[in-house]
Amino acid sequence: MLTFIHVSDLHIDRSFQAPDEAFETLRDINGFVLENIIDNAIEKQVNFVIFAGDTFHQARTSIQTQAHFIDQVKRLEEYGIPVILSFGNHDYYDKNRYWFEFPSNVYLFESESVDTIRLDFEHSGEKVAISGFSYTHPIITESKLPDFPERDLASTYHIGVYHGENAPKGRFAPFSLSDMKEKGYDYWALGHIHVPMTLSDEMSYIAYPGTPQGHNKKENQVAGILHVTLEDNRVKKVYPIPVAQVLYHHLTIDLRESENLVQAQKAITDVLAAQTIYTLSLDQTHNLDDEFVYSVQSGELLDFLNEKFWVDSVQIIDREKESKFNLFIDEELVLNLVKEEDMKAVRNEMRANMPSELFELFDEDFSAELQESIYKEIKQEYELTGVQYEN
Ligand SMILES: [Mn+2]
Repeated sequence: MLTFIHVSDLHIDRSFQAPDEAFETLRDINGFVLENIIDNAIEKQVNFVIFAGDTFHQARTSIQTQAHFIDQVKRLEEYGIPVILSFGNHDYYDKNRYWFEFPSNVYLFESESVDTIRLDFEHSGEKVAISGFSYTHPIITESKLPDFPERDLASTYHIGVYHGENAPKGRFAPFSLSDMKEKGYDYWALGHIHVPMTLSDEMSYIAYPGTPQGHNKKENQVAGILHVTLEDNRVKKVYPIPVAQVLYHHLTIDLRESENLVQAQKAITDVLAAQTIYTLSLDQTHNLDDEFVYSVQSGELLDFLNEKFWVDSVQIIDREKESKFNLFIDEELVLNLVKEEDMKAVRNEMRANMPSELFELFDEDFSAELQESIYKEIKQEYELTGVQYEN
């Protein structure tokens, strides 16, 4: 029996879509996810680990990120666990960009030609052939399947590593599923698609683990890394191990039971959890008044929630943005704020930075129009008190 871990699309160095309050914590999260993966490989005593591309978000990986990755795979070297590393369209391989040697347990697919790595496991007498390639450019328009060798009959298991898309045409090594199955391999360790997906659980097991750590609100379906067991000449078991440190969650909160702000505040904060970046929708808000609507639409509620939780956005979904906020200021004051002299200053500044041929477009009329449109904008958004603006 042999076991291995299949990882893809880690995108280390990719930034997170998140509220400012989360940035400090999120900075190191990608590194923790990698450490979590290595911990799992050691704990589960797997026989090898496959990285099926886009381990790094960029082809030019920072020195710190390289050093951290090398440190982590060295931990596997101590346990004699081989690492098979293939590069995808994001982290396409250029040897000259690496500041460190990979340790002896790391097997690289270094080029776009298909190569086969052979691992012999003396404890069980099993042999594994692993065929794959790396991107050395961001785009590969042809299927790489014709270059993959026939199933190696001298090996107990044959695994394919393939970063690409299951499509008739495309820019990321497009392949056909039937061609892939025809190779007769036991397992295909796919990469590229961020949503976890099993394309075949027949004799050839073909799967995308998906990204183990989402980086934006679209990546809210995360499974983790795949733990695969090979036994009796076939894939016996495949299951995901979650390793994400932060989750994205779109949540709709029903507020029909909330009759005042106190109840609404409790209903919202009670369902929020830590280590989750939320996109919140508030529904059935009919029992709540303008004060509630103002607090949501002005961003005040969002700021409050972000003192304790991570909320990317919050919106009311069951009513139009109908009510205007009362500014309790005089209309005349607003008019003074957008004074004619200021408009002239704006106009002069704009003219200073443009070719003289355009000067005549930015004349006195332009200033007046600008002033009026700013005023109208404010009138549309807010309820003002005091004198009426006649014009
Ligand atoms: Mn990719």
